[in-house]
Amino acid sequence: MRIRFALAGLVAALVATGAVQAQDFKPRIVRFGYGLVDNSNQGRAARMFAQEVEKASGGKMKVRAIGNASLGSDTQMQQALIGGAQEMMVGSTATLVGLVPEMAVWDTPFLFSNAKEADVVLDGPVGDKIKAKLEAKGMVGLVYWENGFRNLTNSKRPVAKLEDLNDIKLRVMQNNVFLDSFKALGANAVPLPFSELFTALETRAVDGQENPYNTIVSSKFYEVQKYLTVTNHVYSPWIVTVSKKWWDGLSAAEKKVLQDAAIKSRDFERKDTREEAAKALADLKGKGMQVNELSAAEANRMREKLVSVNAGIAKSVGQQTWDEVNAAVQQARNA
Ligand code: TF8
Repeated sequence: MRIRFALAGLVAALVATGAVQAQDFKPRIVRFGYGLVDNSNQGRAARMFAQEVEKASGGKMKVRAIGNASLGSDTQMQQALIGGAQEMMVGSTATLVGLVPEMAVWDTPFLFSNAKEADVVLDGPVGDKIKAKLEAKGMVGLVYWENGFRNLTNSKRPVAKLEDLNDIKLRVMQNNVFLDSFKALGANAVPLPFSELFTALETRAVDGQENPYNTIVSSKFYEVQKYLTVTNHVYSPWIVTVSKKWWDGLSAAEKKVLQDAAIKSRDFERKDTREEAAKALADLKGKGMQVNELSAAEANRMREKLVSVNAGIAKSVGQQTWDEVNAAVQQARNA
């Protein structure tokens, strides 16, 4: 009797110190791919995630954060995750629309009016529901990170009114919402993967692009783009995903380490991104970009053109998802 109690006590003590958990971790290399440069908000958060995972797994799980699209563009990495050739990645939800049509709802122009609304909706039930749809496609979605509010740059002319966009060849992300949005604005929209964007701008294969300030800074688009228009036309999320094939072979303890670290990385990334974005516009002006704000009247004209694509988005994501997301936004707005 006494020995049994003593043993039970020993086991409890071992569990409490975490010594027993060591058996729950196998040595693993986790390739975590991303598209931006190392010195970017994406890179910093990927490295923070790597450190957290390594620490929490007692050094058993080693995350290799691999940027610059060295493992491929967003869509190429998604295929590698699905096939089990790569473990993890972070990328734009916009590039997942081909696999999960509901993801297109996040590309709705002016869906969120501030970052707080985005956090509440993306981290809430409807954000989870859309994220969960990845599983049937071979990926597990862990958390949404912030890419941010997108702004327009080009090398041709200052864009101060709608008509200024008319003959501008504008690179957009590879999905129909972005294509339709910028066609509605009168631009010549060309879908291209992000990994080809700098060269396309440099060689003037395209005149312009749109991305958050952070990316315009980190990808050095200011070197090849003279004009920036503050449009904040859409909030883009990033999403951290795992190969389902690989995930299914992990222990519960390993999964928990990844999940917890993902949440920590999300909180870190959003804070870092917002701090950087707040300074970035001044930074870009300092680098010689000519920045112009839209007059209220012109902003409204663009807004009206852009919301004309909403009916198409509702159709492709399904009316129910559309309604749920919009109700969640309203709720967040009124809170
Ligand atoms: C874009 C996105 C990119 C992301 C990134 C490579 O314009 O905003 O920043 O896809 O993960 O393609």
